[in-house]
Amino acid sequence: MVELPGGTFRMGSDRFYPEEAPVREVTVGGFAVDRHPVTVAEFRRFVKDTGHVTDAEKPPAPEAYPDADPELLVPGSLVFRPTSGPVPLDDYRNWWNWVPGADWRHPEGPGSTVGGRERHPVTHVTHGDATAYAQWAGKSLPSEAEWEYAARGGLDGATFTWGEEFAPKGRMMANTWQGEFPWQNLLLDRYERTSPVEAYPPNGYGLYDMAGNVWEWTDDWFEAVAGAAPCCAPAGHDRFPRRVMKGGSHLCAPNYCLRYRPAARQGEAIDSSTGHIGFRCVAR
Ligand SMILES: [Ca+2]
Repeated sequence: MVELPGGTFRMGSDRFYPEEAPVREVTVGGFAVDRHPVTVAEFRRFVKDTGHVTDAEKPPAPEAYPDADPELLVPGSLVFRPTSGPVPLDDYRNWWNWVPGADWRHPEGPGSTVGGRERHPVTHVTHGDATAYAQWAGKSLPSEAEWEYAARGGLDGATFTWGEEFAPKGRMMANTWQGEFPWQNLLLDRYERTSPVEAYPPNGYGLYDMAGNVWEWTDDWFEAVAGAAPCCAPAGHDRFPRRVMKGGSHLCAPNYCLRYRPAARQGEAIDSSTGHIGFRCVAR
């Protein structure tokens, strides 16, 4: 972990999406933060030690989904599939697929494995799974303010965790989506899905993957913001409250979701798991 002294910083942004505004001064106390998102290998140690079964590996409770066909209430998770061409961007079902058998060991569903991806961020974890891991590790999930303070790396008010330019001197600084989402992935950053942690330069605090790769859960509740439209995160359903997630992911593209920025935020239902959400921990 990296120890950070407390401090005051400008949180949020007025220049992008309504849910990030207004910019305000926020003070956080000192804390330590994981250098990179929790990896598959780290999560595997937790599961071996505790026998933890993730939410994606359990059938959803029928009482939570009274309108659902009971035969569809099987373990599974949401997997991204690129489309063959442009599609309307107002319906995430065009690219998010509920896949029975998808979970952290099978990120693209049955037949896929995490072999060779031990150093990638773990995915298909709900807020509850992340919390269980943090407790096992003697840590906590970050508050949104702690996460953003850490992500800024000391560059107060900057657009990106590394400065103002998306690709300084042509260098890719994070695993995002280049091209037209959700069908044309130019792979200028080399990775179609998740990437190994620490594949891109760290921020000013020595923290990796604070932008792109996977969204990261925080412990703050998310309240709907007037005029804000959810982006690449499945909107979830209204039965479950939402927590804030931060950082953007490998599915964030400028034509749809310019959210690989420290101010960016989305709300995600606490029972949701997907192939583009992970987490890291803090210690206070
Ligand atoms: Ca990419």
